[in-house]
Amino acid sequence: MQTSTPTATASRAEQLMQLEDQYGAHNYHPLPVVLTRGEGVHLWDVDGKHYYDFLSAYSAVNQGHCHPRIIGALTKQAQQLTLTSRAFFNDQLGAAEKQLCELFGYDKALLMNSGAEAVETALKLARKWGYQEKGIAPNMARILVAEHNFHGRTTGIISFSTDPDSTGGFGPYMPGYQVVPYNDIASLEEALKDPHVCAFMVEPIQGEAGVMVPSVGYLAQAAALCRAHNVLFVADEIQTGLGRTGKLLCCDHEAVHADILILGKALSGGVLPVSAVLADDSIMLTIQPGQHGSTFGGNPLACAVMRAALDVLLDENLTANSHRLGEIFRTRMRQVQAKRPETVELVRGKGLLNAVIIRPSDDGRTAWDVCVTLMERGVLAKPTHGDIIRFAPPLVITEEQLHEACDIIEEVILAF
Ligand code: IF1
Repeated sequence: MQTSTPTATASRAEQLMQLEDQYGAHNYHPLPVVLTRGEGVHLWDVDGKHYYDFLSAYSAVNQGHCHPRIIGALTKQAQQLTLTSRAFFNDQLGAAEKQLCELFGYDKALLMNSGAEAVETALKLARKWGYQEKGIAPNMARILVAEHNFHGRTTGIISFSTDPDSTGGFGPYMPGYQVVPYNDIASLEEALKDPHVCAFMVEPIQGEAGVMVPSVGYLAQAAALCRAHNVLFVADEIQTGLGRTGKLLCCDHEAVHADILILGKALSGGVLPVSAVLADDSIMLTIQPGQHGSTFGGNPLACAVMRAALDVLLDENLTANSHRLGEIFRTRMRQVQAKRPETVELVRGKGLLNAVIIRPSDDGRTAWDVCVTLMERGVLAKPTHGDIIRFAPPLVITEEQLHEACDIIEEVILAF
């Protein structure tokens, strides 16, 4: 069935949107902007219009679009060797694994591609450890997850989602999971009493749920309770990691060292999919040869890109920039809130992972309408769950660029 066909009078942008509408699955509802070039915090659409990127591809582009050092590593390795499979060794993987282990303080790394694949890998590791090390009876392992979690879109992962959009209509579901309220130590402690529990997996800040920042101490108390109950603390830092919240890892805000650490997105600077699971030998070596894998996992091209992306993160002090500019951003947004409390309900976040909660207007306009107007004014951001606008620019943004974008955001909200 033809949904729409390109018409001669339509602009190039409209033609391109029509192509996606006609030939692409309708699993997204994008803002009506057609991007063609990115550099740092800058994006341009097919009509040459400039935008500040305040989504960073959901925190995959922390290092800025098309960072020259990362693109340089990509193009150099791409002309030498891109993929061997893990049937053989290659000259990029070991050094990349070493860099990850030394930077984050673990014995070993397991490289995958998408974030969801890394999450699935972590869940398999936790279960294996539960059977082999904790002595849980076969197929009885249970994993605790937080309400309003987002960990990916596979049938296994959406089995423990509490979001009807993520999980509805995709059953039957994978058993062995229990949902506990987020940021609720008492509920977690109660659930940890079940001897079949092998792990608690949690986002240190819940991104998709709307940048839900837990109470100070929650992560540290949760990790301590897990340790006391011989349960693995698994941190999904795919979105919050790599400088995004003003620390190298979001868990660093509370000096929590997860038993299993999951990374993705900005691990490649947004150049290609790279994800990783880090753990010590007692956990990682529960998986033996032939028990897990991936065609592209740990490929030489991904390793070269990842190493450059990590170098950029550290050499350009992006974590410190994220912390400093995040403070400035929240201060500016709270000034807007003070001027327009009827529109701005709340400002929250850490580092350059922030959210502004928008109260619908009397005539029914919502955060989506704010984002459309922001787009027209040259700032790209996306609403989540109706009233929450997530603002997450690349961590390379300068103070001057941040103020320029905040000026636009302020004008749009004050005129809302
Ligand atoms: C979409 C959300 C963000 C993640 C965390 C694992 C994954 C993600 C904490 C899986 C991925 C992406 C997926 C993308 C939009 C985006 C997203 F809105 F879906 F929830 F960022 F908040 N853990 N998040 O945030 O990683 O397999 O995608 O590489 O599915 O719409 P992935």
